[in-house]
Amino acid sequence: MSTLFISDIHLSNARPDMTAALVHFLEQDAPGADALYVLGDLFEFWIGDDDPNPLHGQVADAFLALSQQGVPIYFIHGNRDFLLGRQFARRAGMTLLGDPCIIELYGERVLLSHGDLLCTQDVDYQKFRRITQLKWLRWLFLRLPLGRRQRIACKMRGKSQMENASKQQFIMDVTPAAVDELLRAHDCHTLIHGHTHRPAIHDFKLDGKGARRIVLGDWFEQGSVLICSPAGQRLETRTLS
Ligand SMILES: [Mn+2]
Repeated sequence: MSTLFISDIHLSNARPDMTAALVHFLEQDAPGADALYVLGDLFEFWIGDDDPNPLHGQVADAFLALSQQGVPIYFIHGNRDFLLGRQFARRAGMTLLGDPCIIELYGERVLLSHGDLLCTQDVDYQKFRRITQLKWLRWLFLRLPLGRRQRIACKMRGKSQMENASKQQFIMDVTPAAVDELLRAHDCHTLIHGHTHRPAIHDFKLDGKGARRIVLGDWFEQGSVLICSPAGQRLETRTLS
């Protein structure tokens, strides 16, 4: 009896080793799980479900095979793949969830999020995030020719890499007050998120009661998986093949 959580795999054509590790995980580790949750940034970038990149088909097939074995798969968008749509989700056998989202995990209310909305000290990023959330802008972007979307995405990734290189580390982590506020607002004491690439289990007090924030790791050097069971939660790593 276990539920699996992964995030920040950042799949791209440049890293076939990461794709292989994920496919191996979906084929070998995940069958038999009660559910699999992907908490965002599965892909390094996403410019529309109509992108013919063969990597997308390969990843969709691996997820679909798992879902056909009876494992429900849920997906929360990350800041890289926020445009991933219903068409891909259907192809991959995934159910799209909102961010944040409350689930019932072995009798406990648990809050799930990608985590970027908690990095409130990164004011420039939050401004950018608000723009990317605009429905009409997404609608317009997805109607641009594919080549144009590719060029825009490439430019934006270059810009964000340059900006992030000059940001102080604490700015790119979650703000503790924002975590407290989010947990309080949803009447939860456990939060699972990704985005910061700082895998850890943080125990703290929230309004006098024990609270826990579990951070998933990325898949750049090794895989990172959170395994939850009625007995507890543990973070594990997986080697890249
Ligand atoms: Mn992210």
